[in-house]
Amino acid sequence: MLIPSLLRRFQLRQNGSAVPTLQPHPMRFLIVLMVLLPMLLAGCTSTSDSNGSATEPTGNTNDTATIPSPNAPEGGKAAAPDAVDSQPSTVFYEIFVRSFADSNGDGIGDFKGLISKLDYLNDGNPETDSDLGIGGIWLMPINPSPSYHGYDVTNYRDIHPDYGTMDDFRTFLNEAHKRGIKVIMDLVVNHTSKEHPWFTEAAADPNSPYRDWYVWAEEQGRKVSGTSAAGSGNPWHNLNGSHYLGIFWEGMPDLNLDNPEVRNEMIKTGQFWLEQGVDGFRLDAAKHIYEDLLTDKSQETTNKNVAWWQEFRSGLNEVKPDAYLVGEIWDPSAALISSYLDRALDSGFNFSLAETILSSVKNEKDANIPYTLERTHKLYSEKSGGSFVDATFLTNHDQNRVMTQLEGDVPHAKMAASLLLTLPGNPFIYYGEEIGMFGAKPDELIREPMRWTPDDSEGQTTWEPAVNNAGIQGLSVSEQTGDPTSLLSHYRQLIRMRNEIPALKDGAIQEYATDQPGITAFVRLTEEQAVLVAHNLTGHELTVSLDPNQADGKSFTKLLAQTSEGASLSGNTLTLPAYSTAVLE
Ligand SMILES: [Ca+2]
Ligand SMILES: [Ca+2]
Ligand SMILES: [Ca+2]
Repeated sequence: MLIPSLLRRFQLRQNGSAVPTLQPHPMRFLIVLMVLLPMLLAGCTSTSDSNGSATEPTGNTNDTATIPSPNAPEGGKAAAPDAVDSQPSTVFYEIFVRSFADSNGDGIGDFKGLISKLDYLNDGNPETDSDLGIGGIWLMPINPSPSYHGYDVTNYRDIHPDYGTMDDFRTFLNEAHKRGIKVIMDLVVNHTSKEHPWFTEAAADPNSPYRDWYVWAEEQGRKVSGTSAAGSGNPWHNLNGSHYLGIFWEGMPDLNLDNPEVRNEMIKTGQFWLEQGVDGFRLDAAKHIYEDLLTDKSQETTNKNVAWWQEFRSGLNEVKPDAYLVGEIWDPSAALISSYLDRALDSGFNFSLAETILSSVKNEKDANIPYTLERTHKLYSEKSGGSFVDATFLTNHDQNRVMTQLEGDVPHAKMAASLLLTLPGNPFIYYGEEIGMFGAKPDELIREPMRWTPDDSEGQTTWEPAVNNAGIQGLSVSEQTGDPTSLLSHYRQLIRMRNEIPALKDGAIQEYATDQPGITAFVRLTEEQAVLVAHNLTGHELTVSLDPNQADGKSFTKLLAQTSEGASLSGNTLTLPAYSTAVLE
């Protein structure tokens, strides 16, 4: 475990602070651990998916808190009102294989290249701290596809030839697992490629057995009208006088999940990948499987979607009951997301929280995130029987990159990472975010080649020019690796801190109000440990009085860790340097 290595590396000073002793790595200077932790890991359940809204922190959550909770999943536990709903979490890393690392010089990222970079993500050795320390990878689509991004699949049971072979993929899985890294992959159930053999057969012959695998307006009694809820306008596409549904794009015909053969095929596909060793799935467009177009939030439609994901989950359970399922339910409504957590998904991505974190660090103002999360997680806990985990992130492959949204402000990017990596849930880092890559839409430009070195060596991909990220001094892994002030070093510190403090990794959240609008503070707690996390979002030193009446009277008397030297605790007075985070126990 990690604690023995900490014991060797840190020596307690008389005043309770600690200094690195053995060959201090530069990054060590910034995390000052002051008290070693009891090795107490809670193996309990979880809190989860939430929506933090900066302006209406109570909005969706309170609206829905009165909804009677459904039956808890078999084996799940109903959350008692005041129980600590802790849960194990893992830091995930989202990878676009095409842009990550190339092994054979064709400029396209591939699995052999990815394997060569695994040690960058986690070398599997807790004694070293030169790696990022993540514990999970989300692979964007890896199946054969005519598009560069792969979200239009032509074969659900194979690997894109650009990325390698099935053997390469299995080798990658083994190498990841050896390092303690779980791997989940994108699974696109809503639609196929227009070039998928199922669709080409269905399109060529109205009597094809595959005809009913898609949605044809005239044949299924649907009106050729309405607007796509996915934002692409007219969802109906003319083909030889018939109209098929494609809510994202005419090149992506929606599958007809009313057809049991389609549902069975998708369950078998999920089982197939689990049998290869995959640990779970990121489920694309999870709320669009069934939809009545622009009004797709009707309870009836949501119920149909949830019933499908419950069927899918139940099918996967036959192969791997602990498969992790995280859904793209791109919606601000906590009530909507919570529906999917009932015996179906483990997580829904928390899009609202991502927005709130970025606006909070940009404005250098507290945005009531802990208040919102505490209440939202209670709702999710009720809906899921306590068996879920939030899925948090700053941006993903569909959004302008963090550094672009923050206009290149490195301290703000560091604070965004600090918030993300101290909150509950599985945090997902989008590749390149940790070195501050830039990118604004169109989509290709938010998915640019990962920058390994300034001179395009060591596996650099070149499938598209790095318009936003080439030729910028300091914008590469190699340049930031040895620099203790770099964004990359900051990510490494934060992830290490999270991995080493049980309450930070696995705890629930409890709000903690202060009288400083520039400070976001909250308690993270398991049954065994409670820590107070305080973030100074501003560019100047702030002092805050800790109120002994907060957090059910818990007292925090020891400075456990900090991201910048200079934090101090004197009695109830906590002083935080500019743009810094402290963890108290
Ligand atoms: Ca290649
Ligand atoms: Ca390591
Ligand atoms: Ca659909």
